[in-house]
Amino acid sequence: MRELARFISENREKPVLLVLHSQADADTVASAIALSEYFTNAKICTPDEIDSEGKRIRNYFKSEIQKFESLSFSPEALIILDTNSEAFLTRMLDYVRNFKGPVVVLDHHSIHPDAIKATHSLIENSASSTCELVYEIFRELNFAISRRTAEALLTGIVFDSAEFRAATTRTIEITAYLLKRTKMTLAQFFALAEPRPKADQRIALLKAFARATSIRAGDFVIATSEASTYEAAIAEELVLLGADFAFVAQETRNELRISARCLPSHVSDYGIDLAAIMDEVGKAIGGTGGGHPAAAGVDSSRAGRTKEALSLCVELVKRQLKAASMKRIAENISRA
Ligand SMILES: [Mn+2]
Repeated sequence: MRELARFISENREKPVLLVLHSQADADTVASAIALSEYFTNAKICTPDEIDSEGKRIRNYFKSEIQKFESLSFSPEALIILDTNSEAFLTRMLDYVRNFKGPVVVLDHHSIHPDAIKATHSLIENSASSTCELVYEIFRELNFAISRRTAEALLTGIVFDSAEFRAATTRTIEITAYLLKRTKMTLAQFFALAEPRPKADQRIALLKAFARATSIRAGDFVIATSEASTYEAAIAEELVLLGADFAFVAQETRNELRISARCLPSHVSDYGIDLAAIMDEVGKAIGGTGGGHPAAAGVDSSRAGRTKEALSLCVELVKRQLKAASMKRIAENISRA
C-alpha cells in the first residue's frame, strides 16, 4: 500500500490514464472519477461500452469518459480499475500488454487466472468495492477529500456493497467518514443506486403481481405470471418478494418469451440450473432457451402456448428439486 501510494503521488502531475473495465459499471466509473480528482492530468478511458448505471454516474458527476477507439492522449502510466482480468480489457488488451510505462491494477475481485501483468497492484477481495480501496489510498496519501470526491466514492461503495448487504465494519466506518463530507443523505445515495422505475414499468409490475400464481413445492415457492412487457424485471421482483423461482411470460402476436429467475443461493445449495430448464422448454415450444443458472430465458416465434410452457417450467424445477433431495438422501445414507 505504502509503495503504491508513493507511486501515485510521484505521478500526480504526469499524464495518467485511468482505465475502466469492459461494460463499465458504477464502481469502476465512480472510482475513476474519484481518483481523477487527485491527479492534475488524468483522463478516463473505457475499452468499450458503459452500462446504464455507469452512464448514470458519469452524467451525475458530469465526468468526461473517452472511448478507447477515439482516445487522444499519450499517458505515461496506466491505472486499471475494478478488474484484474485481461478478459475485461477487451479492445484495450493489446494496448495494455504493449504499454511501455508502469501499469497499476486496483481491484477488489479475486485474482483471475488471466491476471493483468502489473508493475504495481492493490488487489483485495475483502474490500466492498474499488472505491473503498481508492479511499484507503487517499488516506495513505493524506489527500483532503472534497465533497465531490466523497460523493463519488460513496456512490461506488453503495453500489458494489449491494447497498451494504456485503459491507464490512470497515465499509461502514468509511461510509460514516465520507457521508459527513457530502451534503447528501444515505437515502439519496440509494436513490442514485436504484432510481424509481418509470410509471409504465411500475404499472406493469403491479399488474403482473396481481396476475401471479404461486405454487408450493415443499418449502419452495414457484411463481408464474404473464406480462405484456418488462418480464425480466418482473421475474426479478417476484424473487425479491419471496418466490424461490419465478417464470414470467410475455406473449405477443408472433412471439413468446419467458424470463426465469431464482434465489441465487439455490444454484449452489440445490444444483438448480435455470439455463438447462429454459433450454428444455425452448425445445418443447419450438424456440431457443439458455442463460445462466440463476437467470435465464427462452424465446420462441410460436405464440399461443404460454400456459403449457409455464407449467413445463414448474414441472422441470420440481424435477431438479427432487433430484437435489434424492442426492442429499443418498449422501446421508453413504455417510451413515
Ligand atoms: Mn467493483
